[in-house]
Amino acid sequence: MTREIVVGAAQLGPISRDDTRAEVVERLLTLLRRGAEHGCELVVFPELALTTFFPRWFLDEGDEAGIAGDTTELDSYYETAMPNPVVQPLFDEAKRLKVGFHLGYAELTDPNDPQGDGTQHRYNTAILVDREGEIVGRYRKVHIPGHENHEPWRNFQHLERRYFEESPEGFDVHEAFGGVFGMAICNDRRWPETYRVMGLQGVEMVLIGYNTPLNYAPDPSQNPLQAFHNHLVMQAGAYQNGTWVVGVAKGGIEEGVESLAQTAIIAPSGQVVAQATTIGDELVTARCDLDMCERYKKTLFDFDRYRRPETYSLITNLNPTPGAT
Ligand code: CDT
Repeated sequence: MTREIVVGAAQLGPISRDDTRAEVVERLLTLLRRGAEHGCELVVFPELALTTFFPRWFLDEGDEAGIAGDTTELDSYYETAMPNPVVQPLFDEAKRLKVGFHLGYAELTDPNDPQGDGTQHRYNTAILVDREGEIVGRYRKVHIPGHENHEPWRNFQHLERRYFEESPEGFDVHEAFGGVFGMAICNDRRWPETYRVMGLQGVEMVLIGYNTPLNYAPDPSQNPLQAFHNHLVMQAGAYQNGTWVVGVAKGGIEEGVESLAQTAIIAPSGQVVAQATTIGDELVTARCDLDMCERYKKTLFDFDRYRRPETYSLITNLNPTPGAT
């Protein structure tokens, strides 16, 4: 008996600054229901799927020391609880349809959270929700790209490093949907360590939402390569770790900024098995056999047999012993 899961990659088109959360949730519900019609058990939404990609604007009156002054608009893009009343219909519908989902959003933590450290944090976060509408995994983005301070020379900002902290939590995996699931967010997908840390925990499907502007101001020569690099890194991550990868875009022209679409479902062979053809709201699906991972994990990428971590000390030891490479 195979362990197959039908997965829907729910690409979003642009979300404007004026769109309300309720309007966005209606779009997500439409895609979730479309997923149910296609037999999906899991529907994957992109990074920051409830709002426009607000790091493109300098929104607060702080200085190089950080966020300060009037943060009313900035704060309005974050969720202070999950679920919350506006997003609750998505959880309810997931439970009714028996379709789980993955959702990215901006998280403003509660300083009074008994499980917290007593201070407030801003994270770029994603959750995994099972077919009963229960949160079974949470991931906070580790690799935060862009810049910390207002850089007026750019056509638009990429202030993720101002508005989000780097998560210290790393890459956990979660037993769900009959398999081992992991999550990463956008820029994380470019780093081999992202996949490998989860690969070492036996991950079978990595869910990745992204917002990737087509215009990279620090080096515009990379602009025509955005689509190539997107699939390059996710296909390599899948193959080298014997895992499925589901990469889901918020694409199209959002508030004047053009972003990559190219949502894709990638097999452990590294092959793209489903790909979006538009730059707007679109669901693409694939029947994914989780047992296919074993073919790679037990052969070419049998980590226990073939990896040589003792020769990788530069990346495996934070404090290498003197003389070691
Ligand atoms: N959202 C996100 O992480 N985007 C980055 C853009 C990098 S350019 C500052 C990405 O890696 O796609």
